[in-house]
Amino acid sequence: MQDVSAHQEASGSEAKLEAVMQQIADHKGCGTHGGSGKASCGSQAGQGDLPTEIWEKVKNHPCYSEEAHHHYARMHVAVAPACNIQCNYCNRKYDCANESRPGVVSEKLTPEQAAKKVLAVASTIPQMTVLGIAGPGDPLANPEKTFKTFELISKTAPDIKLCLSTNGLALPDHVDTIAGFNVDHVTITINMVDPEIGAKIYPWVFWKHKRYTGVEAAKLLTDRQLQGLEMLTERGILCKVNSVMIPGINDQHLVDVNKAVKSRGAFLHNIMPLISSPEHGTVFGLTGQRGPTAQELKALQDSCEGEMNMMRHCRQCRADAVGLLGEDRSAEFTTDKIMEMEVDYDLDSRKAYQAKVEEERVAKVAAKQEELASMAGEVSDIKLLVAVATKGSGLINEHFGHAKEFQVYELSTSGAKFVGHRRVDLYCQGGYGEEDSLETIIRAINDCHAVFVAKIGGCPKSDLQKAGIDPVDQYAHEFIEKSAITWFKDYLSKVKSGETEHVQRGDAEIRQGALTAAA
Ligand code: CLF
Ligand code: SF4
Repeated sequence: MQDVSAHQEASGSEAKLEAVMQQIADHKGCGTHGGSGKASCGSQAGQGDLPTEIWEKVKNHPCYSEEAHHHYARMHVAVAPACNIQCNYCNRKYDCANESRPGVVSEKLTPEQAAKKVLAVASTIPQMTVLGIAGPGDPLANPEKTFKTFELISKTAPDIKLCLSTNGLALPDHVDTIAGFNVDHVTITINMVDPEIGAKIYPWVFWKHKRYTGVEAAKLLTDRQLQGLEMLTERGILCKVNSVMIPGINDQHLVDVNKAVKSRGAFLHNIMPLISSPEHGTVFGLTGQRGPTAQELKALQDSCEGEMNMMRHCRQCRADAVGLLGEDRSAEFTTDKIMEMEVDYDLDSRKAYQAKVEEERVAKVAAKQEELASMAGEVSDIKLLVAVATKGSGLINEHFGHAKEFQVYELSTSGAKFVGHRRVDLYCQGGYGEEDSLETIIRAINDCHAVFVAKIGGCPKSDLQKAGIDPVDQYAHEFIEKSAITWFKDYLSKVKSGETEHVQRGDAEIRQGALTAAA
């Protein structure tokens, strides 16, 4: 009964939904410059063609804007332990794998501890703009704890955006409460819209005191997910859809999922790789179900990009993640530490800091545009990938040996486009280079022609060169995109003169292990 009335309500406000969807459809990607399709959202600092109300919501959300993720941080509080479904890529010993890497365990908090933690982090990290609840189970299978946390935080830290990630089963029951707390961003994990495929991913769901299995369970889940998505978008709440790419099960089907969620007003689609190491003890891990390679993942993301904004900078965070997406500062904010911390939540100094960040963003975009203009008239079909070591702010500012991940940009005569990232084992361990790590790093960026770093030692430099990857340290502490375009212009001229022969690179590996604070 409840479902039927919710559907009726949805159709009654069809005009409003259509208006929101039209705005999203009209928006040709936040950062495209006359390019085709839709780029990773928000890849320029300016508002571009985004309607003002959407721009205000995404401009400092590190997940909803690729460009913002270089500058702004998020934090999660692990207040939601229970879950109402079972995914074959999940082991309940760990955090919810819909927004976390399997194998990561977070420290669970009460709503009161969570509120204290948010103030402690906000007073230490002024660029922390978003508080998300993403587990360790499903936030909406724990509605009291989730909403109590939102209530406390909206009173004590009103400038922080509230964000939520759910499997969607309970979503239609909570949409009004979500809207009531001014939650502007909701993520739903949707891995299928075909229950036959869903039955291969979900062994059961638990709804209204009853356990459902097989196709019946998957049908219930997909209906509730899509209903929840429609209800959110008709209320103007920005929705991101996460999908786990499982080769041989839903990889091709995710194109249909992309169309289904776009037609219901989703703003952003985040296709993530399945991580299925046997040691995580998940069904897929134990049955040998593999995850996608880097090229398979990129090809699927590229094929969906013409339809809607694609997120490519997701880090599959832990349920207690803190910091920029590419860093993990959760170890600085354990319960013991935050209880002892002096909290000085100063809204004015947070605003002043963020105003500086905005100046930095504008300078970065101006530098990129200027460099891009100097490439006008250049004609070439060459497209290639480069890896970048960065600590944030859009700069090449990380030492090769200290990089825990590399960001990957695709270079062409259209410019430099962020297309992903690769987690790696740290090369420099206790002051020494680790040969085993170097091999895994080379495998992780094997599809790249060059790696941009702030500094690199002689040994890894020569091994990278032998592997056909050019180590580039001449742009240390300069802007990433501007430097990459400069390097690419030089590369094209060397290819034209015959000094360099352009060759295609091979595939690369996506690391399967979990990233922990110490890794
Ligand atoms: Fe957290 Fe998720 Fe909100 Fe972001 S994460 S609840 S939307 S604030 Fe972001 Fe992390 Fe990827 Fe999630 S990088 S796992 S997409
Ligand atoms: Fe695990 Fe998250 Fe799936 Fe629940 S929704 S089974 S916690 S991955």
